[in-house]
This record gives sequence, structure tokens and C-alpha cells, in this order.
Amino acid sequence: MSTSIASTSDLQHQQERIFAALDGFRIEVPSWGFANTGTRFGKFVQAGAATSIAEKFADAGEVNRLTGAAPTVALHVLWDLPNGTADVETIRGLEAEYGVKAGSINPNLFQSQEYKFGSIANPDAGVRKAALDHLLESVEIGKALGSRDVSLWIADGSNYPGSQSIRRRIEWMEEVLKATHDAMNETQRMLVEYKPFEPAFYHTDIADWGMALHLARVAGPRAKVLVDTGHHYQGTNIEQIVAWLLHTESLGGFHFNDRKYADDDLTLGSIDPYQLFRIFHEIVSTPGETTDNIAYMIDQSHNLKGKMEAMVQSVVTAQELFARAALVDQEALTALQDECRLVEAEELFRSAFWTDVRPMLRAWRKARSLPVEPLQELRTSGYVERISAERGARNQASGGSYA
Ligand code: AOS
Ligand code: ZN
Ligand code: ZN
Ligand code: ZN
Repeated sequence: MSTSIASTSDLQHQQERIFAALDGFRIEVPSWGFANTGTRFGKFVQAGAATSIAEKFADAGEVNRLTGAAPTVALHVLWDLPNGTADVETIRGLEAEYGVKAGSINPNLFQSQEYKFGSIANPDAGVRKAALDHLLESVEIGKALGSRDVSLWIADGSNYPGSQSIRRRIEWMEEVLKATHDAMNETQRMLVEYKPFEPAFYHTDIADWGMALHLARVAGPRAKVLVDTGHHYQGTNIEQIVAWLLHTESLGGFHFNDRKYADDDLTLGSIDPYQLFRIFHEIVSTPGETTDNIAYMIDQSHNLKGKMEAMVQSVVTAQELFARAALVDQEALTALQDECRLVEAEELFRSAFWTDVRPMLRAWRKARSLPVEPLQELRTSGYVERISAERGARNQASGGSYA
């Protein structure tokens, strides 16, 4: 009689793999993911949204308490350290208070009026200098906080053909990024994020991974590419890009989110969990690759879902998909690929994806003294009710603006 039930030793083996994978898996939450955000049509204010950097740290600390997998929080210089390096002491205090550390430092080169025609690619040398100064201050903030990554998203671009010189703007970006890299210390990295459209709708100065990779190389050896999963055209094979970046040792990290149409910033894995599984598989199948050099970060914007629930759900989903990718038997898969046993290879791959790893995640959490059901624990803890009561009036009064 044949059986489809895995043997005890298979299960033990699976559990070992999953525990090892989860022990090494960390994902960073964005400070802006706890504040009120919206679309260009408006904002819906959430009573419990964070209204200050202290509240963002409190929320990030709670997500880490619930999941044990989110020990760092990405900071946005303009929103979280409006006084630049002068705010570093405040951040240090919050790190100590809430048990989570500052993660990537995100300069803001898109909100000031002077960046109307671009920041580091602006034809005006004075504006480029202002952008460089902000980048240099971000590097100093990173140094002072002992944070590894300065993470750049450049919103520059143009809306009409002929209205800007694409080529000269490349040269201007090279200059600024190189100067920024020169200012970093040996432990710092620069991450260069790409995006094909929005806010510019004719050309974006760093539109795809080729452009990001070139700029990273010109900038210097510690500049790497950041892949935001929402920043591709429909149908782009993102895991193939990841494979190439791994091959060229230029993958710096990710902004995870999911999308149906454009840069929708929905919860990771909510629309196409198989895609994230495939991305993780490229990483775990690369010999010698550890996740130490890859910054896994969440970059999402939840307008309707509760901020805290969305973040906990995202961390847990990322863990589930990473664990499933770790289940792929690489040796067996390689053998099948080499023999071109196509369907068997595909089935082996798919079987890992379809494995329900949730019972093993519960076992792992139990073994690590973490809440076994993080979302459930969030609900019963009363945390959301408490922050809603504390922050509700402030959120109502501010109309949901960033703090
Ligand atoms: C914008 O589309 C990018 O995804 C940015 O990485 C990110 O949303 C931004 O830096 C947050 O301010
Ligand atoms: Zn992003
Ligand atoms: Zn984006
Ligand atoms: Zn996005």
C-alpha cells in the first residue's frame, strides 16, 4: 500500500530545516507603516496610528515582541529625524525603551519643493548640492546609530519626452552617489532602489535593476541594489532579477509588498504568495548564501487594514514563505534539473510551496518562548484598543498627517 503521509524521520528533517531557517530570518518594519497614510485621493485616519516617532517605536517593539523576527525599524530622515543628527539621541533613547533598533536610514529626496525637477538628477547644481548634503547627513545619522544601510529611493524623472536630458542626468546622479559612498565608513552600505514609474510618468532616472546596478557600481563597492517587489512591470520575472543580483554579488535587500496593478503596497504575499516563495528560493538555493547580507524589509501602506494587524500578518507571512522555500530539497532538485525531468522537478518545487508549515511555525514559536499565535495574541493583548484610546483624539485633530 502506498502512502502519502511523510514518515517520522521526514517530518523531523523538515522541522530541523524550518527551525534553522526561522532562527536566521529577520525582517525590518518601516516606521512609516505605523503612521496614517493614504492615496492621492485622501487619507482615512486610524485611531491607533502612530503620531510620533516614540509611538512608531512602541508599535515596532510590540510587533517584535509578538513575532521575535522584527528587531529593527526603518527610519525616514525627514519624518523621524526632522533635525537630522541632532535627533540621534532621541532615537537611542527609544531603542533602549522599546527593545528594537534603528534599521535602514531612508533619506527623503522627494518632498521638498526644490525637488520639483529632481534631486540628485536636477539640472540645477545648487539643488543637487542640497540633495547631496541631505544624503551626507543621512550617512552621518547611520554612523551615529550604528545602522548598516542607507537606503535610497530616488523619485527623480520627467513627464514629457524631450523635456529633460536623460543622459546628462545619469552623469549628475553618478557624481552625487559616488560622493555619498565616499563619505560612508567601512561598515555602511548604500542601497539603490529602482522603480519604473511614479511619481514621474515619462522617464524615471533609476527605472530598473540594470540602471540601479550601474549606479551602485559607479558609487563604490558597498553600494548594492534594492529590489522593491512592487516596482516592476506586470509579468516581470522578479526571481530572475534576484538570481542575477545574487550571481553578481550586488543584491542588497528588498522592500516587500504585494500588488495587483501598480505599486499598490499591499500586504506581502496577499496576492501572489508563490512569487515571494520563488524569490526566497533563489536566495536559499544559492550555495553559501546567508541572509546576513540581504536586508529583508517591509515597505507597505495599509489604508484600510489596521496598522498593527497588517504588520504582524506581514511578518508571519514572510516567515511562512521563507520556511516553505527552505523545504525545497536542493540536492534532489538539482539532480532532476540536470536530467531534465521537468515535471518531477516542478512537482518537487511545488510540493514545498504547498506544504502547510503553520504547525511547524507554531512549534518553533513555542520552542523559542514566543506567542504561538501572534495575531491572536495581538487581539487578546488589548494593545490596539489601548493605543486607539491614547492616540485617537490626536489622530482626529491632525487629519492623519505624518509626525
Ligand atoms: C516608493 O515607491 C518606494 O517604494 C520607497 O521605498 C518607499 O515607499 C519610501 O522610501 C517611503 O518613503
Ligand atoms: Zn520601496
Ligand atoms: Zn514603492
Ligand atoms: Zn510599493
